[in-house]
Amino acid sequence: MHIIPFGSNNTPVRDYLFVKKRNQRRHHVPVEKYMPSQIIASSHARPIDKETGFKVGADFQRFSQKNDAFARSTWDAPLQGKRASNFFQAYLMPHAKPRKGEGYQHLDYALRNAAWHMATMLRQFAPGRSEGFQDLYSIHEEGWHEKVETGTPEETTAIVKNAAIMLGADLVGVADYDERWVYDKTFRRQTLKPGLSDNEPKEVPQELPEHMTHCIVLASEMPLSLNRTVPSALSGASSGIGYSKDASTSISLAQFIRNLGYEAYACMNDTGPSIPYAIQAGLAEYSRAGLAITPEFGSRVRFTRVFTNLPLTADKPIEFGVQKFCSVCRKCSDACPPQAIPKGEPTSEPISISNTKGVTKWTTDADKCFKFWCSQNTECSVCIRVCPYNRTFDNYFDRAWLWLAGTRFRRLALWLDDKFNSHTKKKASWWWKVRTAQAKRYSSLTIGK
Ligand code: B12
Ligand code: SF4
Ligand code: SF4
Repeated sequence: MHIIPFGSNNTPVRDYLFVKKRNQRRHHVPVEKYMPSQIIASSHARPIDKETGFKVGADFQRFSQKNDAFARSTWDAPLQGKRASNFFQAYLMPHAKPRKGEGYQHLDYALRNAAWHMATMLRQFAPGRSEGFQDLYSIHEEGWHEKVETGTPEETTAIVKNAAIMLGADLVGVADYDERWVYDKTFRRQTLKPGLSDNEPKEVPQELPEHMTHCIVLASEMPLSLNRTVPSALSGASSGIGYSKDASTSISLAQFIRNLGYEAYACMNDTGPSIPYAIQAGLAEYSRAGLAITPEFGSRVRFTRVFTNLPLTADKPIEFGVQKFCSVCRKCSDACPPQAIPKGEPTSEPISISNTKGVTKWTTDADKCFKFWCSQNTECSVCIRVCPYNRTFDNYFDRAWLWLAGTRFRRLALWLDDKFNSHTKKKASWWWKVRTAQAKRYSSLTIGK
């Protein structure tokens, strides 16, 4: 669909606004234009940083997974405890502890846990591993015995993107392999003795072979209607749907590449931070909320990745005004229940051991965020719900808003968002009622997602 109502120039932003073809080649705008500070020369800087605006200083250290909030909840006193173990257990129905409160009742946990079910089952595929969360997926059949000719890297990239969309991805982009965004060491929770606070965290060597050349980043949209009920156990179903879909898509895409005789490793939350790869792959821009915002779904997406040695061409990073918009907007930091999102400028100071050293960025307080989750016995994503980019972009108003937000009239866009787009919480009972109300015929076309 090519509808171009604004101006006459063929600008990149217009591509996101009016062209709905997902795998269409994206245009590139150099990021130096909008990054306020200079890129610091450091031995950890890479040429791609000029395009993404990343500032990676001399004190940068690759992150070790034992220090992320989930891993720490198994070995580090400030995040350990009964509440944390109850929180994880609640994803298995017998331990769900439904309560009377709106959004935390039996039906809500039943749907949330069902949504997570496929990702949870695949996680347990190989004994002693936690695949998709701490370990790479190993659920693969033998591929083809020799490398198959698939054309030039450009042609092969188009083939792979087409396959990714067909296998379930909502967005796909390709980045060159970058060892900075691969965990130095990974973590294996299963080796810890449960209930002991003085356990040494068990770091395990990174499994991903170093000779990978590319990272294919896939994104799955999380349903808007569920996200509107955040915070609630019901809204956790939107993450579960994203995870279960991501697991299936990435494993299938890795198998496709293996069937062409190349190496491919599907991973989800394991292996390394997804966000810098998503940005380098041209899918998104970084935001104050510490999340990657896409022009198609805002931050309401989950990412998964496939590392491969198949010759591909990397996409270019994109710019559609998010960082400048975040500099005038504080909706996420104002709404975050435990005040975990910064209100100030990006900084290279980590808040705790759960943050990477040496990267200048907005950083979320992982301890505050995770403790809030434990206190309400389910995950949260208020920061996604309240974000002005949390739209469907399937109508003229949203697309016009996206265009405006990327211009110097961003304050007007913020005002319009306040005025016309209600990101207020909807009750879980609203969600159940609307969607179970006598639809004559149940289809995603009639009741939407
Ligand atoms: C651990 C984790 C958490 C922890 C906190 C992170 C931590 N520091 O421990 C907790 C449990 C609190 C959490 C919360 C949430 N998470 Co989380 N989380 C992860 C996970 C599994 C690991 C990230 C990690 O290694 N962090 C440790 C270090 C690297 O943290 P950090 O230095 O503070 O860096 C953060 C960001 O600055 C960015 N980042 C990392 N390196 C670099 C480098 C540069 C240059 C830049 C610009 C950014 C950047 O990514 C990190 C995200 O934690 C990722 C999956 C993955 N493998 O990436 C999902 C992930 C980041 N989470 C995600 C989401 C959606 C959420 C929540 C909304 C919860 C929900 N309902 O889904 C909240 C949002 C909180 C927030 N506003 O940041 C999505 C983000 C999608 C997106 N659109 O960007 C991811 C990618 C999972 C996924 N499958 O898609 N999360
Ligand atoms: S997930 Fe909730 S608690 Fe965590 S940063 Fe977002 S709004 Fe705050
Ligand atoms: S709520 Fe505002 S400040 Fe926060 S990520 Fe969204 S646009 Fe940026």
